[in-house]
Amino acid sequence: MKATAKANANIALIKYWGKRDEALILPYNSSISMTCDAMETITTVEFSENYDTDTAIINDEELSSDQKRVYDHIGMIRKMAGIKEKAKIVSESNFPLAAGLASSASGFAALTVAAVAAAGLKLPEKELSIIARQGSGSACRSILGGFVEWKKGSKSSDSYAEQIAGKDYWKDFRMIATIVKEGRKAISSRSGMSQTVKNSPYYSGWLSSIEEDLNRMREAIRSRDFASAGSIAEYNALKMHCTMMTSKPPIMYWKPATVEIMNAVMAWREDLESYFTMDAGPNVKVMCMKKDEKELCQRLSELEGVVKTISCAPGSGAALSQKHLFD
Ligand code: 2P0
Repeated sequence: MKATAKANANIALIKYWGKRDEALILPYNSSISMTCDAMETITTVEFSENYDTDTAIINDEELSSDQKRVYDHIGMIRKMAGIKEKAKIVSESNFPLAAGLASSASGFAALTVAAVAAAGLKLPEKELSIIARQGSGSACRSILGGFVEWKKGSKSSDSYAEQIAGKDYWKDFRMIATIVKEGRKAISSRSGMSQTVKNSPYYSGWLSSIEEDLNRMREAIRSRDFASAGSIAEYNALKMHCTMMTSKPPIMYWKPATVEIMNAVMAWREDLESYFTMDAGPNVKVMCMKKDEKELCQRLSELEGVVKTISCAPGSGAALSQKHLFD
C-alpha cells in the first residue's frame, strides 16, 4: 500500500536539549514550538512485495544503509503493523536540510504519517506523535499545527505533543528563518545534546529554569502577548547555547553572520519589535508581528552574511495527501 503525507517544520520557543533516555528519545525537559507554514516536507511511502530492501530517496539522493534512522523508523512501523513487505520512501523538503532548520522534525513527522497509513494502520494524533518522537524528538511536535507543547512525560506512552493554540489563534505571529552564508552545521544536534548533558556545568541551571519558562510561554501564547513570548524565547535560546558552549569540547554553532543578525535585531528593537532564536546551526529565526514582517525581511536581507529569508506564519499539523511523489 502507498500513502503520502505533508508535514511542516517547527521552531521551538522553549527548546528541547538533552535526552534522559537516548533509545526511546525521552527528553529531560518539556518544550514549546510553533509549527511553520512555509517549511514543508512531503513524503511518499509504499510497502510492496516488489521491493527486496528498504530504500529511501531524500531530495533526490539515495540514503545509504548506514543512515540507519530512517530505516529503523520504517522497521518499527512495519513491526507494529505486523507486515513483512519492504518499503520505498521518497521525500522532498522545500528548505535547506541539516542547517538547524528543523528538517528532521518535518521529515520524521511526514515519514510517520505516511508510513503508518501505508502500513494499513489508523492511529490518533497522540500515537502518531509518540511514534514520530522515536524517529527524532522534535518531530513529535510537527504532528500538530499552531503552538504546541511536547510534554516530557514519565515514560514513552505519556511523552507526546499537544496543541496549546491552533494555527488561527495567533495569525499575526511570524517566524522568519534567516539563512546565512556559512551553511550546514558541523555537529549533529543528537551528539551535541548528548555531550552537553554529560559535561556542561550549566546544564543543571538550564533544567532548573525551564518550568518557569514553560509557564510564562504558555501564558504569553494564550494572551497573545508578543513582547513576552519573544523575549522569553530569545532568553531561552541564549541559555541553551550557553550550555553547549560550556561543554567539553565546546559546541559553537554560531558564525559571524549569526552574531551580526542577533546584534541587528537588538539594535532595531527600538523602532521595530523583533526577537531572535537559534537552534543547532548558524541560521537565526527572527520573530515579529505581521505588521513588521516586510520591513524586517528587507532589513535582514540587507545584512552582509544573509543569503535569504523564509517567512512563516503558524502552520497546519501533519496530514495525508493524495498526490504521491512516485507512481
Ligand atoms: C528544539 N532542537 O527544541 C531543539 C533546539 C535543536 C535545538 O530539537 O536527537 O533533531 O533527533 O531527538 O529533534 C533538534 O533535535 O534531535 C532539536 P533528536 P532533534 O527544536
